[in-house]
Order: sequence, then structure tokens, then C-alpha cells
Amino acid sequence: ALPKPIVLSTWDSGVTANKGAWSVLTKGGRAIDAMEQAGIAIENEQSCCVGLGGNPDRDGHVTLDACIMDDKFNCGSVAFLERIKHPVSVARKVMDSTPHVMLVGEGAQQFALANGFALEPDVLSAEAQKTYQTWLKKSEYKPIINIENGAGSGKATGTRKKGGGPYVDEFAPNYFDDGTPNHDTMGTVAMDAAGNLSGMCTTSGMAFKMRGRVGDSPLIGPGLYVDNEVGAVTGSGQGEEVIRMCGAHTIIELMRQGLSPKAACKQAIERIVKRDPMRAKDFQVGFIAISKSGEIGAYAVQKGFSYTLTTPDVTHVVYPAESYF
Ligand code: SD4
Repeated sequence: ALPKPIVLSTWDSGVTANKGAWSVLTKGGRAIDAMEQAGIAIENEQSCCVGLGGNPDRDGHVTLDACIMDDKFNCGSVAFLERIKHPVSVARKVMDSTPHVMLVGEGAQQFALANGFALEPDVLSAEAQKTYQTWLKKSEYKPIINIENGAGSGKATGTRKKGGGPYVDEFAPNYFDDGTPNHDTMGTVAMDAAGNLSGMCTTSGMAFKMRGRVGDSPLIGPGLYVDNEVGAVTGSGQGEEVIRMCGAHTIIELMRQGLSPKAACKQAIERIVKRDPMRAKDFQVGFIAISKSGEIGAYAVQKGFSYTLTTPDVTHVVYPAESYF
């Protein structure tokens, strides 16, 4: 088992999320509070796939999905949320102060505004504007596998230092040449010093999706699941494929039956591929999991998935994660 606390995030941009989480965990804070900070940290960074800088839907609007879950099955979620900077915090607010689990669209925005969140301008980031203009020429919806990997420079970033707290010690393929990070959906799970588990997931969803489309990321069950007796699981990739197999919850149940986090992630991925192995060549799904005993695991459909692990000893970017193809 790994030494506690443990934070595990999707992709190498998980370095940012883990840093956010670590600021809470290192002070003996709760995993649930660390998860909100992980979400905030990544939503603050301009990227293709998380927060207001993300790629828009096919009508040109950025719509955000996020959810969060603690060690007592408390959970909150927002989907199809527009013009709010921190969907993860709105999800937390839904969890903490409403009788509901999920708010969507206009109602979610109304709730956010009533709770002091600011209404941000309805504009695309310069990068998203460029990508959208190019996309409009063909207007063809086609999921891109590991969207950020193609843009990566392949150069390692960050420096290695001992003594706890996040640092990057491996190949970080997903940073642009100028050093700015490029992200996919951020899913983070953690175990705090007390041994309690929590998780969160935040995304702008698949680029150029139909207006109103919601993926797995804000869904408690497919995109994120935490059972404090068993483990915590989240993932990234083609949401429709994850929803069909109820990805994260399936992995929790496999772990409950005794599978290791990696074996459970692998079996869920195999189930996703088996449905249509030919089609599976064209999409990516990657899962990450922590078990109650402090083991971690990950597995993906395609090569190119990566994840970031932070413990008191090390922040370790693992690339590529093991995969089916
Ligand atoms: C979605 N799961 O909206 C998200 C997208 C994603 O890496 O994870 N991209 O389906």
C-alpha cells in the first residue's frame, strides 16, 4: 500500500489538480475539501477541455459538467452549466446545501448566481475560437483520441525535488512547446490521512458536441464513484461509452469482489471494447482507481492515456498507462 495521503488524477495535467489537492491534504485536511481544490486548480488553467477556456459545443457555447462525491455517499453535480468559472464548487454547493444531487443548465446557473458565483462573459478563449473556426469549415463531429497528446512536445517539464509535495519526475508528453499545459477532462480521486476517500470530475465535455449533450463526467456512477469501504474511481474519454457500462461504479463493484484497482479497471475497459471491438479502435476511455487498502491502478482503451500520482514521497506522471490496444 502507498503511504497516505494519496491523490490520483487523469492525465499529466493531473500535476495541477494534485497540487491543488495537496494544499489541503498536507495540512491533514479532508479528501472532499482536497477534491474541490483540485477542481478549482484545473478550472483556473486555460485548456481545451476543462473550464471556461474549453472548446465549445457545435453552436459555439462552452458548457461545463462537474461532480464531486465524499466518503459518506454525499454527492453533488452540475451539467450543461454555462458562464460559471468553477463548476466543481457549484457541484459541492449542490451537495452541501440542497436536497438534490444534480442541477442542469439554466437551473444550475440560477443556483450558482443565487449562491454568489459570478456570471462570466459568453466568450471563447482565443485558442478555442481558433479551433472552433477551423472546425466550422467542415462542421463534422468526430471525437479525437487523447486530444492533447498530438499537441505535446514530448519534453519533460518540472523539476525533481525530494521531501514531499508535487513534482514531476517523468516524461510529460502533453505540454506545448512554450510550456503551457494542454488538458483533457480532469478526474481526481484521493485518500486523506484519516484513510477516507473522495473524488471529483470536471470537464467542458467533448468538443463540438450537440447543444445540450452531457457526457459521463458529471454523472455519479459512470464518471465518478466513491464507496469508502471499497475505493474511489473516475476516468476520462468518450462519455457515451462510459455511460453505457456505468464505468466507475462497475469498477467499484469489481473491486468489492476482490479485484485489484488495475484488474478492475482492465475488466471494465475490456467490457467496453467487447461491445464493438472495431469501433473501439476509434475512441479512448481511461479509468483510474484507488482502493481502500491504498493501492492504485489504471487502464485505458488506447495507448496515450496517462495519470498523475501524488503521495508524501513523490508526484509521478505515468505515461503511457497500460491499455487494451
Ligand atoms: C465527456 N468524458 O464529456 C468527457 C470527455 C473527456 O477526455 O473525458 N475527454 O464525454
